[in-house]
Amino acid sequence: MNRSRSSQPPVPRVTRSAGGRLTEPAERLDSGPGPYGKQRRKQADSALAQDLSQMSMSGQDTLNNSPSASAVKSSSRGGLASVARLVKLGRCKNVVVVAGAGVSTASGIPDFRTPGTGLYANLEKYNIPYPEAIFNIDYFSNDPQPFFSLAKALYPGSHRPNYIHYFIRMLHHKGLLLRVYTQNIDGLEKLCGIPDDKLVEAHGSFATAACHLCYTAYPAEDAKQAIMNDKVPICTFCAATVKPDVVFFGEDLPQKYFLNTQDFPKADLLIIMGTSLQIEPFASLVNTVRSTVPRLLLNRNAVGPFEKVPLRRADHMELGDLEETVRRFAEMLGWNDDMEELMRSQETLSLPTLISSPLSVDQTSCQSKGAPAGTETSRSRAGGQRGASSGSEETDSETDSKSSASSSQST
Ligand code: CNA
Repeated sequence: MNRSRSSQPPVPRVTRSAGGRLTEPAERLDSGPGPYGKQRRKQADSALAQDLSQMSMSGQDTLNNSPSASAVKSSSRGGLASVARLVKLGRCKNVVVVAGAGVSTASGIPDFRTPGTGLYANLEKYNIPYPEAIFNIDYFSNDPQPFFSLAKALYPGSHRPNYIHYFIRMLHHKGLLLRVYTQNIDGLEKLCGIPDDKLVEAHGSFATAACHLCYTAYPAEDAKQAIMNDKVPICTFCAATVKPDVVFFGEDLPQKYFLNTQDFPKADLLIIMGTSLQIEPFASLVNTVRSTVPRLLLNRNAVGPFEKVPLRRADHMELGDLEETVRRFAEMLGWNDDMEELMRSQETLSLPTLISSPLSVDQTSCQSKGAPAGTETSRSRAGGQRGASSGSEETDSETDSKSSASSSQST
C-alpha cells in the first residue's frame, strides 16, 4: 500500500528507535567485552533488583542460583495468583497485552537479545558493523543484502503459533481482550486467530511490501519470491529497492499504533510478555496505564520499570519460561479445558498463507526488523505445531464487542 510522509500533516508520526544508547554502535562496543556487555550488565542489575524486591514476584529459573533466591521466592510468590484472582473476580475486562519476541521463541523463532540464541548474538555472517544496522533504513538503502539474507529466514510460513499465542486468543474469546500490541513481525498472532481489530502489529509485518523510497506498493508475494531467490525486488515506479513492510529503525510506526492513546488509559490489566522493552516508542507504552492498574510482567528476566526497586504497588512479575508460566496462569484461571479445546480445534485447520491474504490493517509508514526462523522446538509441538487457523474467519463468531475501534478506523 502507498505510504506518504507528508500528505497527512495532522497525523502524528512516531518512528521506531532502539532507545538512546542501544542504537549507538560505539557505546555498545564500549559497554563490555562485546556488543552485548551492556545487556549483560543490565541483566545482572535486574537480578539484584529481584533479590531486593519485596513486591509481588516469583522467580523460577533466574533466581535458582542466588543465595537469597528461596527467601525471595517464599516472601514474594503469588503475583500470578493475585492477578488470576482479579480476573476471576471479574475486575479485568479490558486487558491490554504487550508482546515481544519471547512470545514466539516457543515456536522456534529466536528473539533478539537472549545471549547465545538471540539474533543479535548470531549476526557475524551478515558482515554488518553493529547488530541494529540490519534494521536501519539508511543502511538498507545502501546495502539491502544483509536484511534480505535475514528475511529469508524470517518469512512467515514455517512456524506455528504456540500455547502463548492461543492464550492471548483465549483472552479475546473470553471477552477480556481490549487489544494486543505486538512488536513481532512473524504474523503468528494473526495466524492463531486473533482478529485484526484486536491486534496492533506495531513493527509491521511481511504481509505487504513497498518501495522503501517512494512507498509505492509492491505485491508481497513477488517481493518474497525475489528475496527467496536472492534477487532484489525493484520498485516499478522509481526503481529503488522494495522491502517488506516491517518497521525499521527510523521509520514510522503504523497508524494503528496510535490506538494506544485510547486503549492504555482504558486498560484495567496490562500483561507484558516476552519483551526486553528496549525499543522505543513501544517500550514506553507500559507507562501509560493508570498507576492503579495492575501490570503483570511475564518474562525470563525483569525489564523496564520492573527493574526498579521497589516495584509499583500494582506491579507483579513472574519470571521464568514464558510458556510454562502462561500454562500455569491458564490453570489458575480455570481455562485448561478451554485451552485444550481451542488448540484441538486448530489441528484440522490448514495453515493459511499470510502474504496472499487480503490485508485489512491500515499501515502507514514503514517497518522492519526481524526475527530469525529456526526449527520448531519440542515445546512448540505442544501447541505451536498443531496447526493454525486463519485469523479472521473463525473469530468473527467469537465476538468480543468491547472493541470500538476497528483497524480501518484507527487513523
Ligand atoms: P528482545 O529484545 O529479543 O527481548 C525478548 C525478551 O523475551 C527478553 O527479555 C528475553 O529474556 C525474553 N524471552 C525470550 N524467550 C523467552 C522465554 N522462552 N520465556 C521467557 N522470556 C523469554 O525482543 P523484543 O521483542 O523486546 O524486541 C523488540 C524487537 C524484536 C521487535 O522489533 C521485533 O520485531 C523483534 N523480533 C521479533 C521477532 C518475531 O517476530 N518473532 C523475533 C526476534 C526479534
